[in-house]
Amino acid sequence: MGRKDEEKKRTIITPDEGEHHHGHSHGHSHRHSHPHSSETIDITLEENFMDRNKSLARENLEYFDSQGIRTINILGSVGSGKTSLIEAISQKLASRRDEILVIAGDVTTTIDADRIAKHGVKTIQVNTGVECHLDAKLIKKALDVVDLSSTKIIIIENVGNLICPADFPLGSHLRLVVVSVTEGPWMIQKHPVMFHEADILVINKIDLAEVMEVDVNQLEQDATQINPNLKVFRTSVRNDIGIDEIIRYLEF
Ligand SMILES: Nc1nc2c(ncn2[C@@H]2O[C@H](COP(=O)(O)OP(=O)(O)OP(=O)(O)O)[C@@H](O)[C@H]2O)c(=O)[nH]1
Ligand SMILES: [Mg+2]
Repeated sequence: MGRKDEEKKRTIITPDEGEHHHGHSHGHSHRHSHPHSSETIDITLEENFMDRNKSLARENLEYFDSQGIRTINILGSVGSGKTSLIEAISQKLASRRDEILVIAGDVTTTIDADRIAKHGVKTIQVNTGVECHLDAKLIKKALDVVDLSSTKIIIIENVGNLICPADFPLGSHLRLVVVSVTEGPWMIQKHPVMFHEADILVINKIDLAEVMEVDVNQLEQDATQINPNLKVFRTSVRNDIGIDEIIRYLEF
C-alpha cells in the first residue's frame, strides 16, 4: 500500500480557525475563536467558572470534615458498573444503612437512584440536564435537602463519562474510577487525566476478560504508569469478587 493510501485511511480532523469549539457543555460561556477580543473574554469566564467550582469543593470538604462524614466520588464510563458497585456495597453494609447517603448523578433519569434506594440507603438523585458531570454546587444543593444527622458515609455516583468529571472536584475525600474490560484495551491510555486524578481504580467485569480478549494485567500497568499511587482492585460485581476487599480498604 502506498503512503498516500495509508494517509487516506487515517484521517485526522482538527478544528479550523474561526470554528466554534463546543466540546462539552458547562452551562456557561464557551470558547469562540472569533477574531478580535471575544476569545480572551470567554476564556477568562471559563477559568473563573472552574475556580469557583474548586472553592465550592473546598467548602464542601470542610463541611464533611466538620460533620465527621467520609465521602467518595465514584467515576467511570457509561455502563462500567458504578451503580452495581454501589448496590453491592449497600447490600453488604445493610446493618449500617442509616449511616449511608448515596447521591446519584445522571443526565435525566432516576433509574440509578431507584436501583440503589431498593437496598434501603438514603438516596438523592441529581439530574444534570445537559451537563456531562456533577459539580460542587450541585452537591451542596443536594446536601441542603437532606437530614444528615445519622450520615457517616456519602457515596456519590458521577455521570458516566471518562472525560468531563475529571476537571470538577466535588469536595470528596476519595476519587474511585470504575472501568470495565468491556470497554476494550485502550480506554485507560486514552484518558490519562481521569486516572492521574484518581485514588482508587476498580477494574470491573473481570468475568468477561477472556471473552473480550482484554489483558487485565496490562490495564493495571497502563493505569499505574499514569499514576503510581493508584490503589487497584479487580472485581466482578456480578460474581461478588473483590467487593469485600474494597470495603475493607475504604474502612467503611
Ligand atoms: N458481566 C458483568 N456485568 C456487570 C458487572 N458489573 C456490572 N455489570 C452489568 O453492567 C451493566 C451496567 O452496569 P451499571 O452498574 O448500570 O453501570 P454504571 O456505570 O452505573 O452505568 P451508568 O450509570 O449508565 O454510567 C449492567 O447490566 C450490570 O448488570 C460485572 O462484574 N460483570
Ligand atoms: Mg449508574
